[in-house]
Formats: sequence, structure tokens, C-alpha cells
Amino acid sequence: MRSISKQQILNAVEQFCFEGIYQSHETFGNGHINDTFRLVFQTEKQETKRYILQRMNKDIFTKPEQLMENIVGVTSYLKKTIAANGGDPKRETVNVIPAKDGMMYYVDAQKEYWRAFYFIEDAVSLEQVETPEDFYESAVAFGRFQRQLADYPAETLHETIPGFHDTKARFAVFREAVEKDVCQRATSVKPEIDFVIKREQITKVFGDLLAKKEIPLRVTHNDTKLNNIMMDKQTGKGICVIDLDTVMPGLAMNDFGDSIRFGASTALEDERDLTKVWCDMDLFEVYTRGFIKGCGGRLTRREIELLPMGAKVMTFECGMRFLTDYLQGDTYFKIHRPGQNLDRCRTQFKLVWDMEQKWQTMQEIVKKYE
Ligand code: ADP
Ligand code: GN1
Ligand code: MG
Repeated sequence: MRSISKQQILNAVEQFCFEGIYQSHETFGNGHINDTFRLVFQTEKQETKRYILQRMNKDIFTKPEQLMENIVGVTSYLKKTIAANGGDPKRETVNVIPAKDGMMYYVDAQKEYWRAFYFIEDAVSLEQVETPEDFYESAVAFGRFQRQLADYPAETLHETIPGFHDTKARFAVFREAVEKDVCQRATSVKPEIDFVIKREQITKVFGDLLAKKEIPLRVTHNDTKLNNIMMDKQTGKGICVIDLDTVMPGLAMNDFGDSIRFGASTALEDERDLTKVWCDMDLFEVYTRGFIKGCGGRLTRREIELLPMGAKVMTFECGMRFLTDYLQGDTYFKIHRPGQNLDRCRTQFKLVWDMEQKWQTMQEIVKKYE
């Protein structure tokens, strides 16, 4: 993770078409990948305008130009659909603010890539579900996002992170990290390593079904955690899906599953007290209902039947990714304290274990909605 100076931020602020005079900036949100700032500007009429400025993580997104092409393509498309349905395109999708030279991003002297968005006002992004209704509304919104993009030309999308949810390939990377053990941490996490190895089978399920053409590739979000959606403060509705860096062809079950691993957990992703971590079956059902509704009848019976598998695969994959990063020296996910990636890994594995205990119940829940 590269450092970032105040001067670098102020220089980037200068490059975009913001309205008004710059007042202040602060680091913002809890994303694990990009560096996000909230900017405050004031117009001549004394109106306050706020914006999001991000330094993109070019170690992870190695082709930021292609990434921005995806985002501009998808958001332009969404804006048309939203307007056609009488919605507010400024609020219901992220809106990229161009740089003063007309480009959709700015590259600074250090070859860092920056971008800017309108700040979605009167909305919140949540780190944990506060009420089942919130979770339901987020499910409807993520499902709707998938439906809105159902006819998007998938072939025009760049693969921003190759093999992003190729769980089998991620297992291979994990094994290599264990073998190399560059930080000499492997011995201390033997139970977690064994947990993964014992469940290698999980990593193959979706790849095999795709190969047999039993499940379709769709344009999906691929990073559907609760804090990647803005909820309207007044109505509690999920209004805008954000963090579009990984919109690519993917699986409906994975979008469902990633939301479950984060939102149906009874604790935060990095909770250290594992006795607090469970997969809540009421929340699982609430999300199932909302997601299927949001997808608007487009999911096949097979996809619905596989939703519990999506939850298990995504939770397992995410835990394995946190563990891999811990073994490799915390180079991928941002950490705010030593051992945080290991704590994150442990919550995910506790959830996988809990889902294994509740497997029958999960199957019965989705059956109600087939
Ligand atoms: P990361 O890839 O690091 O997760 P995100 O794009 O998700 O970055 O942004 C991090 C956080 O910043 C989000 O979880 C959300 O709280 C906030 N955020 C991002 N974009 C906006 C926006 N347009 N309006 C309001 N808040 C935003
Ligand atoms: C990252 O960008 P963010 O914080 O919304 C990650 C997801 C993980 C998640 C775990 C591009 O999401 O895949 O599931 O952390 N995003 C990327 O919290 O790797
Ligand atoms: Mg995010």
C-alpha cells in the first residue's frame, strides 16, 4: 500500500470539474481497496456541494483505463434505463465527474490514477444490518441492478481482475502462499489452513456447473457487500449500487452469496470474538426474498436452488482470500491493525462452519421461493 500526501490529494482535487470553491477533505468509508476521500465545496450562492474523490488501487486494478471504460459504459446505460423509468439518474447510479481535460480519470506525476463521483446525499452505507428491512431493501436493489444490466452487452466489458471469482484458481494461489510462506506465518495458522484444505471440493462446484452449462454467466456486480449500496435515509430503500470496479460477467449466486456472508452475519467482518459470529437464518430468508424479487423473475430454478451454495462458496472464498493475504504479508486488503486479515478469515470460516450446520434449513428456505 503506497502512502499518499496531502499535497497529492490537493493536486488531484484541482484536476476535476467540481462546482464551487474547495473547503476541505477527509478520508471516507470503509472500503478495503481504493483510497476514498469526501470533498466539501461551496458555491457562490453559499450552497454546499460534496464529492467523492478516489485514488484507484492500481496494484489491484492493473488497467485503470479499462476499468473506467467499464464504469462509464455501465453507468451511462443505467442512467438511460433509470430516466426511462421515471427515476433520478443523478441519485440512483454513481455519476463520474470528468477531469478538466475531458478524461474520465486523472493520472498524476506519481502515475497514480484518480477519479471523482457525485456524493450521494441523504443516504448511508451500512457496515452491519440494523433492521431486517434494511437488508431486504439492499437485496431488492442488488437484484434490480442485475436485472437492469441483463441486456448489457457483456462482450464490451473488460475483465478488471481476471478470474475474480474463480474459486478453484484462488485455491491454487492459496496453496502457493502456504508453500512459499514468505512471512513465516503458516505454522501459526495451521487450523485455518487445514480448514481450507479439507474443503477443497467447495472450490470446484461452480466451475464444474459452468463447464456443463447448467448455470448462465450474467453481468453481475461481484462485490455485493452491504457497504457497497447507498440506502436512502428517509425511505430506507436501497437507492444506488456503488463500487462498480468489478462489474463483469459472473454468477447470480455469487452476488447473492457475497451479500449473505457480510450482511447475514451477526457480527462485523473482523470481529475477534467468534462466539458472536453466526449466519442468521431470518436474515438469510429476508435477503432471499428481496433478491429474487429484485431479479424480477429472471433467475432460473437451478440458480435459485443454488443460492445457498453461493453463500457458502463466497464466504469460503473470501475467508481463503483473507488467509492468503495474511500469509503473503497483507499486501491486498487494507488493514488497520496487525492480524486483521486473520481475524477476517476466522469470521468467514466460522460462518462457513455455521452454514454447514444449517445447510438443510438454507435449502428449505430457498425452496419456498423457487
Ligand atoms: P472500495 O473499492 O475501497 O470499497 P468504494 O467505491 O466502495 O471503495 O468506496 C468506499 C466507501 O465510500 C463506500 O463504502 C461508501 O461508504 C463511500 N462512497 C463511495 N462512493 C460514494 C458516493 N458516490 N456517494 C457517497 N458515498 C460513497
Ligand atoms: C473488497 O472493495 P470492497 O472493500 O468493497 C474486495 C471484495 C471482498 C471484500 C471483503 C476488488 O471489497 O472482493 O469480498 O473486500 N474487493 C476487491 O470485505 O477485491
Ligand atoms: Mg466498496
